[in-house]
Amino acid sequence: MSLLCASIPSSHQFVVISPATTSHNRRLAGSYAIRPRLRMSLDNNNKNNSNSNSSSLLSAVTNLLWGRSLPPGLLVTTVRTAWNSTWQLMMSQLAPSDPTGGYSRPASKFRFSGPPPNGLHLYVGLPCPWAHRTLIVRALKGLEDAVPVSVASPGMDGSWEFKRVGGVDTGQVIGPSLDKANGCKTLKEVYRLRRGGYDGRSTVPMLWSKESKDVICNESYDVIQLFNSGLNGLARNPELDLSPPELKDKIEEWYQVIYPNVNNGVYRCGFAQSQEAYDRAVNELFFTLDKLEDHLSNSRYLCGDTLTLVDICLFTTLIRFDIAYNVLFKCTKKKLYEYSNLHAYIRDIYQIPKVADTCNFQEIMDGYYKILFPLNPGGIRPVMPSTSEHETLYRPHGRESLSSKPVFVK
Ligand SMILES: N[C@@H](CCC(=O)N[C@@H](CS)C(=O)NCC(=O)O)C(=O)O
Repeated sequence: MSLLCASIPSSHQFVVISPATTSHNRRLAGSYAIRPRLRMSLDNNNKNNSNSNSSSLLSAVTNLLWGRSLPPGLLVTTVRTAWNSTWQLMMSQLAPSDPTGGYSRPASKFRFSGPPPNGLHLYVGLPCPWAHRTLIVRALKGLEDAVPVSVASPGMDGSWEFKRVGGVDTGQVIGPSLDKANGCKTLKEVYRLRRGGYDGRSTVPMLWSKESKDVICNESYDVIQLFNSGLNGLARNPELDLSPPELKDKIEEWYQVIYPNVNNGVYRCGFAQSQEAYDRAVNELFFTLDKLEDHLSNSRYLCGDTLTLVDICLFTTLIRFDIAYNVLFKCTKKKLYEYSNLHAYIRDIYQIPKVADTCNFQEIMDGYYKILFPLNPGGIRPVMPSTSEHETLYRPHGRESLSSKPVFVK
């Protein structure tokens, strides 16, 4: 059994087979015997003890095999070999890739079409940029009462769970909540409740119909389009159109640029499984950011002086850039803060009423650094960059002069 094994059932006892000798220099030469005194219970449910358990286990094994310390060369070579194969295995299962090691995102299973059903309920997770899009459009359109939300938190295995009471939705930064529609403990359970069941990827955002007890959609781009124009009878801001007919082609054109290179581009950097795939992704990402920086020097939003859905899609990736992607996904060529127009652009959108309340930076940082185990095995969360703090994002952006159309939000 590998010491790197991530989840060992709590009922299992770990039996250490140790060399009969503990002498420093008689490393692997000794015969092995089971030492009952060294039975250790690895209770992964006991979070307080799991770190100390595994490090004391490691120390005990090291001590028995090599004396007080493992020779550094051997330590590095052994762990590197074990870790590389474990990492490849984890990544191949968690982040599907093409033959060159490039991340290939699975297509969303439930796409929306047809008239919207009644009794809609939205499931989101706050670290997720795709879910964040839906929260912003819902807030701007004033759909909070018409489409209630349940906010899942990432569990230690990376799947979504409902474990916290709370989840304030208006007037304060939104937080994790319990499942308010179905009372489930996990999002997987909710997906399974649908007519016909479901055992595939349980992703957020997910739009559920309480009336038909079914998953209506789990593709963010469809959900934001529905929220923008499909529920105007229920919206407090029906007149706000984030996809006006005259801009639809431009919105689509920009989306074809930002989706592969920026929205999914940061994931293509972070989940690349070869140097070649990473190089390609990171070059395309920064080439596109340079292009956006230039474009936004004389255009308030992507499609001119009107905020549109494609700005929301760009915003939810850029707001996570310096706090997560720059560090964890190795998007290191520049920080977003170094792009003066892009940084002013995100400040501009952040300052639109109700947008800041959808940005929970603590949840975002925990979600990325603590949960994406294969990218950050130690789970240490870096400090929040001051350039991404609320106070900085509230500094004047100076972009009013580029447009005459304020965004009205009731
Ligand atoms: N194309 C989807 C992507 C959604 C997605 O990948 N969500 C991630 C969180 S950022 C998720 O829920 N992953 C859980 C899983 O894959 O099991 C969309 O835009 O809605």
